[in-house]
Amino acid sequence: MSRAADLDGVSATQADRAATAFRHRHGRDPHGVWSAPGRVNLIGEHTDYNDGYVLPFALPFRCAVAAAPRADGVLAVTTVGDDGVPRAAEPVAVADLEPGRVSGWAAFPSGVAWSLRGEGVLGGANLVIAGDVPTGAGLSSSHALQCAVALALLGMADRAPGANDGPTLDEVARWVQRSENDFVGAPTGLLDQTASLRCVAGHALFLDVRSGAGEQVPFDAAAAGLAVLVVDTRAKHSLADSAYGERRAACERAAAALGVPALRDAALADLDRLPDDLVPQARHVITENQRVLDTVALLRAGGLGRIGPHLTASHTSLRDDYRVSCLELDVAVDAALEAGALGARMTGGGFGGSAIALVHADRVADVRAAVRTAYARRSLTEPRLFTAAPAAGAGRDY
Ligand code: GAF
Repeated sequence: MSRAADLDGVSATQADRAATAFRHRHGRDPHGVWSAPGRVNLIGEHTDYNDGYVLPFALPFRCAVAAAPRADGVLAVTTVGDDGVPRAAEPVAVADLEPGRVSGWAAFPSGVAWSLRGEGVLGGANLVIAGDVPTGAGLSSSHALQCAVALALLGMADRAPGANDGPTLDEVARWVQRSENDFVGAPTGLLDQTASLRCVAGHALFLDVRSGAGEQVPFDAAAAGLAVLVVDTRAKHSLADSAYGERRAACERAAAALGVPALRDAALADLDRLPDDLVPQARHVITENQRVLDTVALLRAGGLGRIGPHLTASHTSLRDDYRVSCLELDVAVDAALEAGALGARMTGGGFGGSAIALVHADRVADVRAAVRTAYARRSLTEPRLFTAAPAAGAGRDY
């Protein structure tokens, strides 16, 4: 077995954990191990399903899937928790998979098998999953899982992306999105799958969601004397799922009212043609797309240290116009800014999850302490904080 040269220590550990657990469970080596990362989105929030722009980078946390084909057409999935204890889902024939047939965590890998069945990937498989992407933190742990499963099933069917007859990564992202939308039942866009599949180490991915065109923009905060601090608020409000669908529907209504395919095609001058209740949502999407373009322009010009105001303006817009922030996110952002962060914002869907702050490297400890203190003062659950630099995207480990 050879190991991909670009894997860092963290990912190799998850790949090794998955492979070891596979041997314990199935008594033989896996056919292969594939893994995919979680992400943070630097800027470009709630723009993906409006055909707009996003700028994520991959986190150094991954979900790994050790896999081998089965001749009987059955999908058997086992996950290894942090405690090392394996949990097996009820095996199910791939041919019998339908939306509603599988619930809980197993719906994520099963939905991918269901989606790929529609692309002619029909075989059964034993899958053993291990990962360290924080769950429930808005950092795309479920998409990391889905993308790793997709690559494993495609790889075993000799249809790895980039190989002869293999799909493009964008096609894989859309197949994973179909699994999420139609099998799991979450109406999400393409940001998270595409980030997990297409990001590369040392870069943020500037993605035009409409065209699929992507640019790998160098993002080396450390070289600029800076760091990206991630604050996992450990909050997830019950509104998260329903509000996401409501916001998405409002955007579609706004685009229809303006007679454009998506809010990507709208401008601020169009707002006065909208009913009052749709104006704030549309304004967020229009201004957020522009903030992504402005941020990318700064990064291309070596201005990483000057993107902070765009990050903070994004948060303000998400809080006041799009209304997807919450107390925990606002406290994290405000405390980080008061302690000297150059910019800070919620990242991901909102209503909990994580915030990011761009911080001078020598102020990271102060900002961490300020966020912790602000949380303690309000008796909020203690947040988890870590710094993150862009890591590798999804791929085959062994
Ligand atoms: C969630 C969704 F999954 C993404 O598609 C995206 O809409 C994001 O929220 C908000 O930008 O992560």
